[in-house]
Amino acid sequence: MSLLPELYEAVVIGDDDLAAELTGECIEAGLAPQTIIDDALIPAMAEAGRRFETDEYFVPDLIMSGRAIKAGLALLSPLLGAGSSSHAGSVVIATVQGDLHDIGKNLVAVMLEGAGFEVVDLGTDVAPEEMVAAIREHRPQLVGLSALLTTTMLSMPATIEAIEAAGLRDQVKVLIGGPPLNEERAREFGADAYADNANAAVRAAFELVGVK
Ligand code: B12
Repeated sequence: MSLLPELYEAVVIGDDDLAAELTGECIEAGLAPQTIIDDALIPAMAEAGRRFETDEYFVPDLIMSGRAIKAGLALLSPLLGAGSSSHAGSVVIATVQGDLHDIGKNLVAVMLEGAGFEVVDLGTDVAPEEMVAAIREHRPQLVGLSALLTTTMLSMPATIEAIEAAGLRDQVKVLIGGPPLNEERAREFGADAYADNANAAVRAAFELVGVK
């Protein structure tokens, strides 16, 4: 088997040690980090999700696949960042309150860093007031919000309202993402933009901060 299908399989079965080892081998073999992410890690997580939806997998299986994808990403993140000396702007990113999913958000954070943004990652289950405090502390141009659940996506308008109430809304642009979101919901929630994947997130971020 060639390396990418082996890595795909390691993530699907949730073997984090093997995923790290194979990611290392992919890097040594000269595969581009983006290819490793797009052709092995993301499709593997999608397959784990498909198995969850068809009751072949349960929450512990998803947690293991999640750990395996993170083990691979940990090795790839520094390489994605390499070579970007420019400072495109700063971003505070978070998964919103009530939501513990962070794989997609981490991927977006890694790609933004790779594109030259300074990224402050607040993690998961971030309350609106934590985001407000982080904006006061870090003074970013951009806020990124992630939600994976139809219930927790409602923490997005709550967060944007809290930013507004704190008098900070005109100082930041808000970019949102996650499977339950779309352009229409972004408008409805008062965000400035929506992006459906990490590459689109980088393009949207550049546009929002006015970098061509
Ligand atoms: C992995 C996973 C988990 C893991 C999370 C591990 C982790 N550390 O993240 C665990 C096991 C913990 C988990 C728990 C739960 N999960 Co879950 N999970 C998933 C799963 C399989 C994959 C999500 C994922 O990581 N995808 C891969 C990443 C790369 O994709 P992504 O997140 O979409 O991110 C991309 C884009 O959306 C976008 N993006 C994401 N964030 C952002 C942010 C910005 C700013 C931008 C611009 C873009 C952007 O760019 C990313 C990269 O391309 C999905 C199903 C699926 N196929 O999506 C279910 C899913 C999201 N989970 C679901 C459910 C129901 C749950 C639980 C309630 C299960 C339970 N009964 O306990 C809990 C909730 C816990 C909580 N409070 O959050 C449902 C949600 C249903 C819904 N519509 O509300 C899903 C859809 C599965 C299903 N079909 O039932 N889950």
